[in-house]
Amino acid sequence: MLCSFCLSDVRFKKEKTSGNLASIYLCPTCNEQAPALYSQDYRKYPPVVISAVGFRQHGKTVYFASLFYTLKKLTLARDWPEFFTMGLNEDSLDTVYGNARMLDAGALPDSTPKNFPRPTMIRAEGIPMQPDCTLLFFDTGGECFEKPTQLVQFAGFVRRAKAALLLISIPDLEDPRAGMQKLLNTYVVGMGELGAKTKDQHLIVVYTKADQLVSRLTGRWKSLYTYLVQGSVDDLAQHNGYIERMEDVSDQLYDFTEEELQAHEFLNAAEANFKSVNFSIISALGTEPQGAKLSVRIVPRRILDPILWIMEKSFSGPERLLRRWWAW
Ligand SMILES: Nc1nc2c(ncn2[C@@H]2O[C@H](COP(=O)(O)OP(=O)(O)OP(=O)(O)O)[C@@H](O)[C@H]2O)c(=O)[nH]1
Ligand SMILES: [Mg+2]
Ligand SMILES: [Zn+2]
Repeated sequence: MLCSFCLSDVRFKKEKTSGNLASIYLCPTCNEQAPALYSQDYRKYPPVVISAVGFRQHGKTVYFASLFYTLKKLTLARDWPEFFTMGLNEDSLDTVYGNARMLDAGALPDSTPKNFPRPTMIRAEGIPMQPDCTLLFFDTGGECFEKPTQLVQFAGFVRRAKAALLLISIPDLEDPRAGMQKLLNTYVVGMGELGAKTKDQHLIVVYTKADQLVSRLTGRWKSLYTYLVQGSVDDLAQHNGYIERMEDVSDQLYDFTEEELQAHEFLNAAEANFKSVNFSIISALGTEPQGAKLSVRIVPRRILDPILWIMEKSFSGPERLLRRWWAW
């Protein structure tokens, strides 16, 4: 089993401790206590590692916060009859509800400290066309992606992700071409140092803070703008053909990266180093905050797309069918 904290392949030690009525599950490598539901139902809800990679202030933490807000506050469960999510331990519950409350109150999270983070563990059941699974969210400070040595020290979780999530805020880069290539280069070198191969990984490039990109989404890129503004969660109620639309948008964003950003080197390096490369575009807030405060209620745009991409890439087609069938 994959330990949800240190991400080593382990067999949990089942121990009975005084004061605890039930057995607890300990990782022999990091000595953390795995959530009982995680280890007991491991086969039914296999882990999917979601690791946010990106420079400081590019929107990693706000993205996850907005996802948790969406899962708890919006009406997905009305439209997807079997859908629900569940935090698997106290930390995860605190993160999910705490973030939803914070965004509701118009506040934003602080910058994330540089450390090896503890995961937010969420059981996801009944996402249309996707197998049930445990999502393990890892988020650390963007400083860890400035240098390969930092990445190795604090962001080792990236090696276990089947799909890497590269979060890039174009408006925050002085020179997007150079900035994107630097992030990718650092990531590939860091993965090598960790003894992992990017060639075994899929790459999902996510353009964040899309609300600030609107002025560039005109003319040839107007359809991307339309996709974004129509991108409230309600659009996901009609999930037939949704993945095909995501693929279409990914192709358009590839062209955008090539023609508008002129990031040819980034594209060539991404294609040469990863199993596959896909793009999505999101706005976690939907509007520009006023400093550290939100002046209006958030309107997240397309924020489930990156998660759907990761799920698409984490399970093969037959595996997905088998798991759906098994779940019934
Ligand atoms: N306009 C706009 N601003 C955003 C959006 N998401 C985040 N921001 C802004 O970007 C800032 C940084 O976002 P974070 O998610 O904290 O960035 P981070 O990548 O986690 O940064 P570190 O933790 O320092 O690595 C926020 O405080 C917001 O001001 C968005 O969707 N739209
Ligand atoms: Mg952060
Ligand atoms: Zn462990």
